Parts: sequence; structure tokens; C-alpha cells
Amino acid sequence: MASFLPTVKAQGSALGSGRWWRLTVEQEGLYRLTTAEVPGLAGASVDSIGVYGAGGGMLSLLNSEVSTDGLQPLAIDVIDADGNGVFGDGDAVLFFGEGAGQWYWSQADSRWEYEQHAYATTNHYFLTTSCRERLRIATAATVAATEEESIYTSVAHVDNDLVNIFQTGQKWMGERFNTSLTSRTFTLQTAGNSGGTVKLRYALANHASVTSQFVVSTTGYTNHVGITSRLVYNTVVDAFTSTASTFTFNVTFNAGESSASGYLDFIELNTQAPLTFGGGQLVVRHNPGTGSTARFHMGGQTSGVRVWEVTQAGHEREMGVADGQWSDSTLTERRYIVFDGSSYRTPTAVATQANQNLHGCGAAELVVVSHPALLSEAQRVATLHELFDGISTLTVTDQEVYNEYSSGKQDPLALRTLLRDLKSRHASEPPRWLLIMGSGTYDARHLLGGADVPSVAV
Ligand SMILES: [Ca+2]
Ligand SMILES: [Ca+2]
Repeated sequence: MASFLPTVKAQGSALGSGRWWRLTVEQEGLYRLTTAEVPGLAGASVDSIGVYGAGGGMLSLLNSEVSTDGLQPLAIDVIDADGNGVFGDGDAVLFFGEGAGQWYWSQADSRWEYEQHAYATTNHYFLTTSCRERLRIATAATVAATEEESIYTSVAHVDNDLVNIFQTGQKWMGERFNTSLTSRTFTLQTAGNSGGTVKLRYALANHASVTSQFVVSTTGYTNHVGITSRLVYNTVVDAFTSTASTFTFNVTFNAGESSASGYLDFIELNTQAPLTFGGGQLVVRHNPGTGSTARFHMGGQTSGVRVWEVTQAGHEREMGVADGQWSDSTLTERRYIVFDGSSYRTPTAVATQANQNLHGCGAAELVVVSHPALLSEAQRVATLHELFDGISTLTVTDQEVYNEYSSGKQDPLALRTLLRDLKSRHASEPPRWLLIMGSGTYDARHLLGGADVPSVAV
């Protein structure tokens, strides 16, 4: 699930020098930047432009999967319409971005599953006009196809985060059920269904001292889910046969006692949709194939269409498309973005990014991570320890840590990654104390309000 898998060991942070902007991105898709979105791009050499960042998803909890590497460049396209080598009106930067959460291929369940980000609602990318690692999208080598493919996996989900029962911050439940509200409906729609197996996954919880029962049903599917006492959480991985692409699910709760509460966490679907492009842009997911290579046959609009393979950030490739067809290795899962240039996404915010270089900083026995509102006090505390204890210190804001260790996304594991980076680079003087200044909260996304509290996600 860890999407932050850079390939090059960073020597100091990319953000350490040059001119940078931080882009806020909320959705998966192809993004375009022009001088309208980023006026500061005007006059820059087109060769100096880069976009850095990672895909969606949380940092891995596993120590074995911790990478201390910093921001890595995406393979982007810079369109220099007038060919003068200088970015101006009519020119554009194209990159593939995704939101905080991510759909990932689950080998265990043989389907695409959505990972909600427990700490962040937005993802971030970093744009520069001082690029040190120029990376441009390049056309993939052609392969001989062993399979013909005219369907793709379309996904849909409902995953509302309304209640955090034990205030741990991780598992957020959605709609609540009890004896007076026993039934709710949820409608999910995929882009199409060529008929056959619909893959279904959902999770439910029972907060009671006795067993309660849920009934989950839609046309062609009914399942009784008994969930035992206390707070028991149950994920159901299932499949059924249907030709529909719109599904109205009815979820009914049979409370085991009058005080019982039931919760839906999420419902998600995979259907096999006909590969048809209706213009604009389309995300195409492909399950790992039984053959090693496939030729994709796309119907609908096929002229003026580009296709990028965007399975992993930093490894984007342009597919050679002719008459709506392209071929690719498909031993592993694939994600493509099909687009015709008529519709792009734009970041929801663009802000100037100051230089910073935690990847190049000196040894620090005491690390102080502070909410920005408390930074001057944090610096006073650090100075005090330097003077009276003779120890080395580093004082940073939480956002500075996220910028370099989690592609700008709020993620408490970025703090651990900073400590590991310091330890690996300064083995003789590793960090010994971490001081976090700010209010603690389990509600890192401020889903329940409280955005004005200077909190640090831990
Ligand atoms: Ca130009
Ligand atoms: Ca949820």
C-alpha cells in the first residue's frame, strides 16, 4: 500500500534551493498548470520546470517499509506551444496527480480497494522552476500483445467518516444504526458493467454487549452478517453476478439489545466496464493479466487521444496509441489516464513554498516539532536546552516535516521518518528526545470541527 517509494536516495531536499510552489490536489486525474494558475511560471525556461511529489495513501506503519528519501520528480509534460523555450501564455505543464486516499490493487482479495487517508484530506505536489532532475514523460517501448482487452475495472465507493468510537483517530465509522434507525440505503454507480462478476467489499461494526445482525442487500445480492458482542468490526469481501452498473444497497440493522449501535464503515465495488472513452479524461484500471502483455481496444472517441500509464508516481509513461489501441505489459496491475485535452483538473490551491532542507540538516539530539502558532516558543525551548544541556537541537513545524517526508500530506508517520533519517545520517549523534508542541487530537482532519486548535497529528 505504501505509495511513497522513491527510487533515488535524496542528497538533501529538493526544496533546499530554487523557486517552489506547493499545489493542493484533492482528486485523481490529469492536471494542467498555465500562467493562469501559477503566474510565476511566466518567463521561466521550460527546461527548468519540474513537479515533485507522490501518489495518495498513508505512509506504512511497518518499520521495514520506511523510506527516508525525500521528494521525487514526476514524469511530466511541458508543452511549449510557440517553441521559444520560455514558458508563457499558451504553454502548459501536465502532470498526473491523486488525492490523499488511494485505490490500490489488493493481491490478497484480487480487487482494487480504497484506502481512505486517516490524517489528510488533500495531497500536495511541489512545482519548481529550478529543477535539478528534469523528468519528462517518454513514450513506452512497444510490446507484442498476447491478449486482447476491451474491458477495464471501474470502481465506486461510499466511505463517510463521521464517528471515531474509541477516539484513536484511525478507524472512522460512517452512518450509525440503532433500534430507532434500522435501515438506510446507499447508491453506488460505476462507469459500466459488461456483465459477470461484481466484486463487493464492505465493513460494519456492532457496538453492543450482545450479537447484532446486519442484512446487506442489492438486486442479485443478499447477505446476513452476524457480528458478535462488544465493538466488533467485520470486513466482508464478496462477489455476485450482475449486469447492472447502478446499485442501491439496503443496509438493515437488527439490534441485539436496545442500546446497541451499528455502523457502516464503507461499501466499495469493482465492475468490469466496456473500455469506451466519451471525451475529457478517464482513469482506466486493469487487473494483473493472465498473460504477460495485452492490447487494449478502446471504443468511443479515439481521435486526438493520449494515454499515460500512471500506476506509480515518478514512473509515468506515454503509451503509443493508434485507432484507440495500445499495448503494454500487464503482469502487474496497471492504471492509465486517457485524455483528449478538452478537460483538465487544476489544483484547489497554489501557494509559494519557502526553501527548506531537513534532509540536509545537522545532527539533533532534541527534535522539537511545533504547530506554526507555537514556533517562537518552540525555538525558545530548544535554545534553552542548547545552552543549559549542551545538546544539539532541531526546531521545525509539522508541515515542514510533511513537506519532505510525506509529500506534504499530514501524516504522523512522517515524524518517525524524520527521526530515522536523522539517525541514519548522524549515527554518532542520533536524536534522543522528541518534543511535540501543540494540542493533541485524534481528529487530524478536523472532521468534527476544532480547526482553530493548534494541534499536531500524532
Ligand atoms: Ca513558450
Ligand atoms: Ca469510514
